[in-house]
Amino acid sequence: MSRQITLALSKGRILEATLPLLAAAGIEPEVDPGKSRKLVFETNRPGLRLLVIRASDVPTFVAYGAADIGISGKDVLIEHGGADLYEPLDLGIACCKLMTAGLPGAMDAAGHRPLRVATKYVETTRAYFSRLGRQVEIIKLYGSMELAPLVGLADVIVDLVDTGNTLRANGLEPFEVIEDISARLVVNKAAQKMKHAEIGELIELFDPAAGGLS
Ligand code: PRT
Ligand code: MG
Repeated sequence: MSRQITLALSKGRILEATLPLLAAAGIEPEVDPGKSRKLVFETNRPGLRLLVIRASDVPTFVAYGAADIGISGKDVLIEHGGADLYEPLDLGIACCKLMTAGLPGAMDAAGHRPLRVATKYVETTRAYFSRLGRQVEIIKLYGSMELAPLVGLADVIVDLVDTGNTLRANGLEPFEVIEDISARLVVNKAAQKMKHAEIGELIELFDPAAGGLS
């Protein structure tokens, strides 16, 4: 008899990219999670249920074992730390780049004072500039990072860039790539041992290289 598996999904843009993967794997939620206000969904696959939660909460649910596996953006995983999770699979969806950006020349505009950087990725940003040996003052924001350089809140931002349209629309330029980002499958370490067979089957279903998806 197979054990209950809980899969945590990131709501929002990763969910939109995940639902086709679920469908291709033959997994059908009881109702469309993109349209429902429910948080827990049974599926047609016996023993498999879905949680639909905030993207930034997925690593926490999986690390504590409240979910056995999850789908999370690499940006969120890096910021979380990730050492308490297995990351067996790059799903190749919701791709973008984590970058520094700002008004032209902004990287040099600070002169001798520390560069002011606005971001929601505080830990990732601290580690990045520390690797560069550059002094920074980090300003934590929860959204609309692109606004910060325009109103003098920060010299530069660290944010996700896909097409670059948002930067361009605000007169900003992309500078350096910090990380290539995509959504990843993550697994709770205890569940990987205790529910090895069930989790292995799911990983294979989601793995294009294993022939689960075309
Ligand atoms: O609600 P919560 O704060 O937890 O998360 P959220 O509102 O950031 O969630 P959501 O639904 O936006 O999904 C975010 C996740 O999607 C990220 O963690 C990434 O893993 C992934 N992703 C992929 C992106 C993008 N691409 C992306 N382009 N998330 C955000 N963007 C934004 C970016 O921040 C910028 O504002 O899109 C804008 C840039 O896009 P372009 O095409 O104009 O360059
Ligand atoms: Mg949001």
